[in-house]
Amino acid sequence: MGRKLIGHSCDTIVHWPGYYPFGAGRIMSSSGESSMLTLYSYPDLFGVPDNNPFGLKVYAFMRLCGLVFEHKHILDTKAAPRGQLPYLVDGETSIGDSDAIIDYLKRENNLGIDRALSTGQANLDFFVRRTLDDLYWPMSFSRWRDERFRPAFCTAFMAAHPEVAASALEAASEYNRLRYHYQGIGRYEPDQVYERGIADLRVVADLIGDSGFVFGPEPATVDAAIYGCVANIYYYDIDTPLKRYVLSRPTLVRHCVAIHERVVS
Ligand SMILES: N[C@@H](CCC(=O)N[C@@H](CS)C(=O)NCC(=O)O)C(=O)O
Repeated sequence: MGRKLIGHSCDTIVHWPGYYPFGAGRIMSSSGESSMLTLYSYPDLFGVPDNNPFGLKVYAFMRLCGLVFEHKHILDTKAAPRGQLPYLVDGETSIGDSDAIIDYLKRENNLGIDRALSTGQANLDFFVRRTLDDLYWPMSFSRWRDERFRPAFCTAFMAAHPEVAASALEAASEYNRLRYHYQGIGRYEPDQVYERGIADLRVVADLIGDSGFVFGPEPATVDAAIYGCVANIYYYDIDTPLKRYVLSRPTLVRHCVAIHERVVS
């Protein structure tokens, strides 16, 4: 998404009534007063609470950890640290970058979600998140740059968010075309772009077993990160090569549905 889009917001207070394994249902300041966390991220699409994998990762993490927060869906990135979504506001503190937000929340709330990880597992978590950062580009390219799929994405977006003008999506397409060029992915042939994305998905799929989550029977942060990307492919009614690959890997689908059921009420 580009910062030129017209901002809009659709707010939800997220409470977590049931599943609640990691403590910290709300935030308490040192004075004992609770403060409301606000997650600013892109709008939902196809029943996925954020159409961007980084925002969806944070959303899923916060739900898995039982945090209560306000979720504001925006398009305008001006107020964000470094001008990118997602970002989190906690009182006077504003934090940008999904991994920095997660680190902040873990530290401030003493969250135990990754506490049982060995050093090797923590390193693997890091590698997986970096792989998903790479997958972001082919996924985004399929939405904004590949003319076989861009119209379906824009049509779905406008149907879900009629307040967003077609001209704003055109502006975002152009903004993203430049981003892809300068990042480099925009200089590949489309088939090469998807080969790269599928290679990322393959190693992630190979990590997930037939039951449970990456590191055991309960999800860790790495599972939220995987969900952030895979849900943004799997639930989309757009027949991209990435979607076809996800459908060909039952472990990816099972994992995605399992996290979705835990974080989307
Ligand atoms: N490293 C960041 C990446 C976030 C990101 O790439 N956000 C993009 C999503 S399209 C964004 O807001 N871009 C707007 C811009 O660059 O102007 C994270 O993990 O949160």
